[in-house]
Amino acid sequence: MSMAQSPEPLDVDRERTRTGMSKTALKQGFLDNLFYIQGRFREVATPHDLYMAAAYTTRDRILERWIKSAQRYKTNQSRTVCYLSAEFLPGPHLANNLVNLGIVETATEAAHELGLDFDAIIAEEAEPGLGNGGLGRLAACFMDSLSTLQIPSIGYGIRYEFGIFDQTIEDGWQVEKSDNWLRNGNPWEIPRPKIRFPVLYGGYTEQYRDHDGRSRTRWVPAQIIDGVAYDTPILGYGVGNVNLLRLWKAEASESFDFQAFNVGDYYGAVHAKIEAETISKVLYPNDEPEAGKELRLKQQFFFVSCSIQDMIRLQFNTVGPLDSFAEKFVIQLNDTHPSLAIAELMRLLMDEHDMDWDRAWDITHRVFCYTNHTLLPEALETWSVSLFERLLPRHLEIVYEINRHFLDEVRVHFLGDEDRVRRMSLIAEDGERRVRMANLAVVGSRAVNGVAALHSELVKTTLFKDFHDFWPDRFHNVTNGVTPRRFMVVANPRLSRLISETCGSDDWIRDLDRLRDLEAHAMDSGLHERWHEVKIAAKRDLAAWLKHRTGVLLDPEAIFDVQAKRIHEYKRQHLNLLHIIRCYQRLKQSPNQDMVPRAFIFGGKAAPGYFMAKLIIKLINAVAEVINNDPQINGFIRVVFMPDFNVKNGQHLYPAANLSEQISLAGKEASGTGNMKFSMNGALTIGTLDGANVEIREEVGKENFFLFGMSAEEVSQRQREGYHPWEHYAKDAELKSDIDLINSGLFSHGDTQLFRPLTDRLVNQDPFMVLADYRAYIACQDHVAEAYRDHRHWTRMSILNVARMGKFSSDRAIREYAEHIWRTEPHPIDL
Ligand code: HBZ
Repeated sequence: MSMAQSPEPLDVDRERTRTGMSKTALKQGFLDNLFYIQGRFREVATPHDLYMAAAYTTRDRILERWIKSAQRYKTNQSRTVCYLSAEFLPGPHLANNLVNLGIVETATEAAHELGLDFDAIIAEEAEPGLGNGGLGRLAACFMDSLSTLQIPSIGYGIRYEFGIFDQTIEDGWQVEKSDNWLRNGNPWEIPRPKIRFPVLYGGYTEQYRDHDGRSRTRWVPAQIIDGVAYDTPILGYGVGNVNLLRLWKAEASESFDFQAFNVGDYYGAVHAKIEAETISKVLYPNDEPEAGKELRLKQQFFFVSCSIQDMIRLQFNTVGPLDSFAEKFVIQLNDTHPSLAIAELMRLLMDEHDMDWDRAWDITHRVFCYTNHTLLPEALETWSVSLFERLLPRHLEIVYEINRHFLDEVRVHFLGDEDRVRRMSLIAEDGERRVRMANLAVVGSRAVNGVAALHSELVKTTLFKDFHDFWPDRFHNVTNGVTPRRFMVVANPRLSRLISETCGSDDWIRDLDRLRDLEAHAMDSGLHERWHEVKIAAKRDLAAWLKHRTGVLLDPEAIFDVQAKRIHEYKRQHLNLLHIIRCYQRLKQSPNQDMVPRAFIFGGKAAPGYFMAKLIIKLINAVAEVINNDPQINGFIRVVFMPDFNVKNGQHLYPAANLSEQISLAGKEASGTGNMKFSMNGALTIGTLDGANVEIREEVGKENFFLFGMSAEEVSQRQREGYHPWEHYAKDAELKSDIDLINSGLFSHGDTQLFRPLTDRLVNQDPFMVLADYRAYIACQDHVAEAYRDHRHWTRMSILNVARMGKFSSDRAIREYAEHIWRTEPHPIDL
């Protein structure tokens, strides 16, 4: 609501009392929940009790809207978006729900009057870490925007009992601790024990004749387990719409496994129960496919099968016959992880609901859409035919049949091009036969999209070139976005207030293009001063947080130079490290030089089995130890690794950054979304022309972006010509001396071998061309330092970055999906 149009305070008060949103109602609700749910009174309540009471008080206020939405959606004719994702990373719910309900201030005052520390209560919440990184977080941003844009939708996924591991740093190394996020209860979810579906595995198929004499297939499984729904409400910002995040928990199916009990095998029956529950036990902590892990394939089929059965149930409950399924639903596949849904829908329509192949396929290929998130060949999911067949014998038959129909079409279209047929097949036949999940997803979907303009082009011209030749209209781009509710309003209330005051309204929160209104004030020295104060305050907060957790003290006046994302060689944290070592050597050589102070801040998890990524973390900490303790450096540069980077901790980072490191090798990062989060909070970007960086630079203006490095085209040209990293090492004396310093043992207490695997890989292979971009990166960092000296100019650039971030709201992305891909309409629920 714009501030100018706010109703009279008295009206607001009356309205808030009626809806339970008044301060008095919140206080009463809080005390009631503390008493009746936690069984505590104020004097003996633990911080966790207080958090639970606050969460239930907030949830109570969402429930009415939730019921209303569910009732309205039940009767509506508009299409429902089903977002299938193996991962969701929503972040803590409490603060976000208060923002979306519009009661942050009232709740803060209510807490204050009860003598409570509200920030401490909010900090109590455990993070639901049900994802690895960008892909899972994107799903959460999209859920927020779907609700805010009032589009009926359900997010379907897995209720992992253990999410992504908690990261601690011991002796500089990453140590993984299990993430028992449900230990103290989860006030946001509502179990739905009656919404339960059987999921079948293994066994064999057989032919039989139905009563009409038609030949049919029956799947006789070896194992059946149940999926039970757990629902979390996802409230839109400032609207009545509440959508559903429906996560499935695996349970033993009494009817099946407990047959063993009847013949006296009690131990066997209990064992079967434990095995069933393993399926939703833990998230695979790898941001690449798990090669050959049977449990992972079981997880994928588990949530996909429950979700499709749930949609069919909803179809029968609302519109009726399955013929209109593709009118009622659209299913978005978040990467290939849920692409078994294509075969599962075919199976259910044919084997359970009597449809013939053509009718079933017509529905199936009109209902699915697929988003690709990577071009890296090692990240493309395939499953060996033998494992697939053992676990899902009926689905393998269906995949073969889809393939047969599809390849017939390809052969007719490209006469005699058997090479192309081989490349496009759903089955890879070179070596061990494998099912190509990406090909299945493309063939089974009516729309395929990449996640940034450059990435979508590369999808068409490289990864799926053959498919694009065949079906050019199937391919789209939807550049990613992030929700300004979480990443501005929740994470950075100071900046949000300043923006609203400057623009005269908080309309920008639902319409991020309105940030453009800031441009008119970009030269205003009053705003400059306040902008600077807001940034410094966030830097002080972060410095205190890091001091408390790591012992490293940062100077709030220094450039806060931040790289926070999964640790991966293609993201090139080691390029950042080489620059740090360069700064260090320069300072050692001329201690009196006038260098701009910098705080280098890293955050991110490494996949537990990814040795090189773990070695990079160790090197960051090793370099930090030497630099931070070198009296000659005297705090001029500091290096710190933030442990356990996740949504919650990230919220401390984005507001405090001056410089955002987006330095992946061009052509490798599909989009990136951290780049958007930093920029929205007034950090300037140092980056390559990769992923969404390209579009960020277009929007903010090239004069407000620090660009360096090879373009994607230059990268592939260099690779075609033959890339020899050792030539850079031999020719560039500074580069050589930086790498040699790592090998000298300075950062490893004299051990000259510890970091050898990393430095050898750089000098001899360097698959992500760190050495080729080194010189350009150092030069660009020197520009950054010079630019930072001119505070006025820097602040102006920072304001313009924020002002021009409208495009990167996930609201824009969801509008594009709704209009061009899903063809769905908003369905407002009045407040
Ligand atoms: O998806 C990321 C991309 O790397 C990033 O560029 C993009 O911005 C983001 C959203 O589109 N991809 C991932 O985060 N991928 C995974 O986390 C992943 C997890 C399990 C897998 C494979 C990939 O089996």
